[in-house]
Order: sequence, then C-alpha cells, then structure tokens
Amino acid sequence: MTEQPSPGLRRRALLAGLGAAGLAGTAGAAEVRLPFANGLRPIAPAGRFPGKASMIVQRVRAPLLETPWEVFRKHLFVPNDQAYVRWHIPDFPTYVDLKTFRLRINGEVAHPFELTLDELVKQFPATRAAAVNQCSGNSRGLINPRVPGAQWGNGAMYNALWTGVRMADLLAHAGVKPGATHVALRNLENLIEPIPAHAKFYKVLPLARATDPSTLIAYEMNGTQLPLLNGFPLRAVVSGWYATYWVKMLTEITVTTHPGTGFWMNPAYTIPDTPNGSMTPGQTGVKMVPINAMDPRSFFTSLVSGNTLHMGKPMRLEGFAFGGGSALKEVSVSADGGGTWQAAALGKDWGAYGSRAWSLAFTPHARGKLRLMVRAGNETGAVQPMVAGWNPGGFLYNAIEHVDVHVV
Ligand SMILES: Nc1nc2c(c(=O)[nH]1)N[C@H]1C(S)=C(S)[C@@H](COP(=O)(O)O)O[C@H]1N2
Ligand SMILES: [Mo]
Repeated sequence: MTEQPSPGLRRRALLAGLGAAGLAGTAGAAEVRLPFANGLRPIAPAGRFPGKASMIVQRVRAPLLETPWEVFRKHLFVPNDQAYVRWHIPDFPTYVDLKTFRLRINGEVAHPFELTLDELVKQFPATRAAAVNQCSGNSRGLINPRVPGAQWGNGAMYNALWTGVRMADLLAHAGVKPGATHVALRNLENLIEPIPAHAKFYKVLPLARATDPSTLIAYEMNGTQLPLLNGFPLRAVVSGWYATYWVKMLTEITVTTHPGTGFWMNPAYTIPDTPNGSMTPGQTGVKMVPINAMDPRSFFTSLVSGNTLHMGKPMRLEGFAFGGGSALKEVSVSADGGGTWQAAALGKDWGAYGSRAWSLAFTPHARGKLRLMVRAGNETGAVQPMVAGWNPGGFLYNAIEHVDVHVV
C-alpha cells in the first residue's frame, strides 16, 4: 500500500465534454460481485466517465460510481481518478467556466462579498489536511435487513489530502451577525431551472461546525484540481462528518438563523436520535435528526478472504483505519473470534480526520480455517461494534470487518 498522495494518472480534470452522451449507455463487459445478494455490478473501463479510471457502476445517471476494492489495497490516498462519485440530481453542470464562476458569502453577515477562484486562492491562507470523504450510505448493501438506496459495497469512501481555505476565515471576513446559528451551502446545480426548488440539493451546517478550523473549502485534492465529478472548482470538506455535507461545485455560503427546511436535510439523511443512531426495524415514534459525525472504521488490505497463510511462518497483517468524528486512537486485531485483541502499530498521522495505515506481526499457529478481525476506536471512545446498528436510511454502517483465510 502506497502511503503518499498522488493525483492519479490523469493529472488534469476534464472540464468540458461531459455531455449527455458521456453519461448515457451501458458500461463495458467487466463485472464485479459485491459481497451481498444481487451484488453483481458492471465495471466501467477507464475514460468511460470523464476524469475517471476503471470504476464500479452503481448507477449511470445521476452517476453513482464505486471505487474498486483493489484501489484501497494499493493506495492509502485514493487517486483522484478512482475516487467514488455520488450525485443526486442528473442535471448537474457538465462544464464550469472560471471566468464567470463566483463564490458568494451572504445572509446574516455585515459585509457580503464574492470571489473568483483566483481571488479565493490568493486572498486567503491555504491549509492542507488529510480527511476521509465517506458517503453516509457506504456499505449499505451489507445492512441487515436490507434497506432501499444505493447498494454500495465498502467503496463509497476515499482518503485524500485536501488543500483549501478555512470556511471560518471567509465567514470572519464577512462578519457573522450575532444571532446567526447555521450556514446553508448551495452549489451550481441550484442555478439549474428545471430542478424544482424543493428538490434542489443544498445542505445546512451548524455555525460551530462551519467555523471549526477543520472545515475547508477545497480547491485541490491530492495536489491537483478537483475532478469535475468530485466537485470542480470548489467543494466543502467537512472533516469528520459524512460526505453529504461536502457540497460540490460550492457557489454560495448563506449565514442563517434556522437549520433549513430542504428535502436533503429532512427527511433525507436523518438518523434516529439514539446513542448509536440505531433502532429496531419497524419501530415507530423514533425522533430523527440530521446525520452528522462519522464512526470509526478499519479494513484489511494485505489479505482478502480465501487467501492462504502458512503455519508457523511469521508475516505482517496490514490495512488502514480512520477515527471518523475524532482522531483514530487504536486499531486491534483478533484471531479468536473477538475473544482477545492485539494492538496494531499505526503509520504516519496525516491529520485527525484522515486514514492511517496499520500493521501487526502475526504467526498462524494452527492449520485450518482462520477468521481474522480488525477493530478501530477513536478519541471520543467510539469503538466498532461486532454487528452494525440498523436505521431506515441504511447509514452509519461500521461493523468490525473480517477476512476468512486458510492456514496450511
Ligand atoms: N453539489 C452536490 N454536492 C454533493 C452531492 C450532490 O449531489 N451535489 N452529494 C453529496 C453526497 S450525499 C456525497 S456522498 C458526496 C460524494 O462526494 P464525491 O462525489 O466526491 O464522492 O458529495 C456530496 N456533495
Ligand atoms: Mo452520500
């Protein structure tokens, strides 16, 4: 697994040419079977989607493209051309003209203002940090009982090194008025008229989250401009929170005094207001709240189920993990069904909200079937559960992962 960020093969995002033809039709002949019933998906060849190498096709229009698991086995920082893609509305812009593009800061502020991309880059200090972008519904296909929505495997996430400006700096420049409580993040799709107002995708953040120093407006991903499909030219990076808040093609930040009424804040993207966001299927009268911070997750990369290990032969187990809403605290591995856990060594810390590599020396001691489990915990005390909690949106999946290997 490479632990350095690299932007991927295509160094420049394609800014034009993503016309209707680019999003229509069927994918190539290759297929992958995700690990759940009805998991067969086509694999799009490189170049089938602009700026993207080979991707698992969950849906063509609006695109839902999943990162193949092989990519995570090779890269701690997912190359831009294999970062997953998720759009809600088919009619998003397929071309962004930087001559006319502006980011506007308005609403409950003393001095509303607007900037070109160039002005944003030049007038505000750049900051750079790793953070994991993860869809709220990542791994939804593994939730039991199944729920509707994109049936993702584990590939609706990516760790990237983000460069941008702090949202707090822009808001301070505008002068937030007393009494303001939230910021609404709007994007270029909101300017497209055929989309009815109630359906337009925008998200609202509590002011405290918007002004946290880890909340960025990013213009680079792994050292190069954002791919169009990942939000060129600007996107919100709400480090530690689910990607639904990471508004792409961000064009307007409106400071407000209310939490927003849009469909995409409520009922979409809400979770039960219970300690771990879970409930019983069919349970009624459960209070729902907007989804927010991520939970910890950890994965194997050096092994997949079906691999063979050799008895008595020392080897290294490897993978990556992230803490979610707070920094990763520990990763441990169990070879006895969760009875005992051994702490793994953690690799370089690229920032509290990014992924870290982990590794552990291991020697198999008995022949036969062996299940290895990996578990992460974060600084606020959240630890991955053996079985994922259930909620009707199929969000927050973070059960302990395992590989089943043969020892010979
Ligand atoms: N403008 C815009 N931004 C958006 C969305 C969208 O549909 N439109 N979807 C959100 C959701 S739900 C996810 S999971 C992430 C996906 O980010 P990605 O495409 O870079 O993977 O974008 C978020 N930002
Ligand atoms: Mo999402």
